[in-house]
Amino acid sequence: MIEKRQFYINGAWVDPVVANDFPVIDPSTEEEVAVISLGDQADTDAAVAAANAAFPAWSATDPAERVALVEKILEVYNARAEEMAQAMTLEMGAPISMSRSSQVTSGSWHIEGFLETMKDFEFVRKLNDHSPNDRIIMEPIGTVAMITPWNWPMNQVALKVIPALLAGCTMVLKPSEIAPLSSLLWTEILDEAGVPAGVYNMVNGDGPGVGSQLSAHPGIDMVSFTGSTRAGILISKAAADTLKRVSLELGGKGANLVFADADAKAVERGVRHMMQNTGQSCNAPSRMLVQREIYDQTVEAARQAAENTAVASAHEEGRHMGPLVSQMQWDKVQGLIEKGIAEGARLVAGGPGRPEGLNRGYFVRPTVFADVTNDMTIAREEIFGPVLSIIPFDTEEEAVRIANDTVYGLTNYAQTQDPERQRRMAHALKAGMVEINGVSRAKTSPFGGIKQSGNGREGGEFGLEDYLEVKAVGGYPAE
Ligand code: TXE
Repeated sequence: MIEKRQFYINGAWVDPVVANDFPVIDPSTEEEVAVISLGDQADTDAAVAAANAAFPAWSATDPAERVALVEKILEVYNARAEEMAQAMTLEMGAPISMSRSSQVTSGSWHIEGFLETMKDFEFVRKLNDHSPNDRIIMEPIGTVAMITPWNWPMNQVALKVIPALLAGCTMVLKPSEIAPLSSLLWTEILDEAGVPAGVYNMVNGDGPGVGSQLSAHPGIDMVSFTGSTRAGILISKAAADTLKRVSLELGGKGANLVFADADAKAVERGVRHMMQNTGQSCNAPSRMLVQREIYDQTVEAARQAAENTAVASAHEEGRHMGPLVSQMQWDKVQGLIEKGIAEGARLVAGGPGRPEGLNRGYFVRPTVFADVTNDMTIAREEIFGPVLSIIPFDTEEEAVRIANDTVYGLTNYAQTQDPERQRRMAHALKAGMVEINGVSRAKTSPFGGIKQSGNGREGGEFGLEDYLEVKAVGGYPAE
């Protein structure tokens, strides 16, 4: 049993002011494997005070010094990659091979991306060539609260902590209470890399506790949040009285438009992407929109791909799907599968209950529904489980209309070999991101959504600018 009750405040591990134990459950076995403590207002206040006190000195450092620290963090992170993979497998149930190949590397990928961005990032810029005395100075916002979820723990933590450090901000991280072990290790990594006292602080806690205390705190200048739309709304409300900046990366209901001229691998790729991380990704392509001419064969190919998806313990090596993160998510996913059946969708693979032979652990069956209409609950709500909804369409216009008919706008996908249509889809699909034919975006490409999927952008230059204020200066001495 791992005991990790301490928080990291002002460069030291400290006990919580009041002990409040909280169990960490291994999703593969349902066993309690660790205990942490949830923080309270006094812990939040101490962390915010430390970050505020560290801000003047840290924000005045040369960017090269901050780059050197992040390079060191990357070195230590890579050296401790195996520990990190084990921590994530234990806390959120990503299969160990996938933890190593995707969960851990998503963190290092973003660190590398930000280091690349810093190479030609200008903190002091000319406004334009016609105004010799105008300058734009990009200045760190101040102290940032970061509230992160459990589904891609290091991806999300790196996307926030690294640009904030590089921008010259100080910060308090509150990771998901369900998956805190990777963030505790991340904190050890930052400590080992030599982050100055107070610049980075970490307090464990739940949403209604430390999460909302940080959101409302007058000492916090910005909240960066990734998680549910529900919590995003609560955070925005809690932040409103102090008018702090709120950056939100929320849920999604991605459409994957499969046209009759899609490549031969498109359907299998779409199903695999849907089932990755047991469907627990905000950019999951959960609605597969299929052109009528290829509808029957696509449903059959999707059924086969789902049935070929093995399910097993996260601790076993190999390419299989692990459990969902928690009992709560298991109940939610089961409820939505039942609802799909009740509302008349055609179940072609998987369904309610557990896969055969897996009686303990939050395992679910890779599930495919066909003949889904876009007004059904399974097409409207983010399921956050391995459940694919297939919806037929006749024309391109109809496909775009269905894809855009959602409160979300995170990532949409298009599968077509026609370059003209690829271009049309890139423009017509309403989302923060569009990916065509399975080609993923670059390291420094901005990640984020529109509508109820959020507002900020993470990664690369846009992600760095999220942590900077724009100061416009006139009368700056000309060079
Ligand atoms: O997330 P929450 P949950 C979606 C997905 C999933 C659903 C529920 O649909 O089924 O959310 O997951 C903190 N003030 N996503 O309940 O509650 C919380 O402590 C401040 C989408 O686990 O959003 C944790 O640190 N903070 C998603 C973080 O928010 C609050 C990733 C995420 O928890 C808070 C995860 C409050 N009032 C789930 N309430 C994505 N976009 O990738 C909670 N938190």
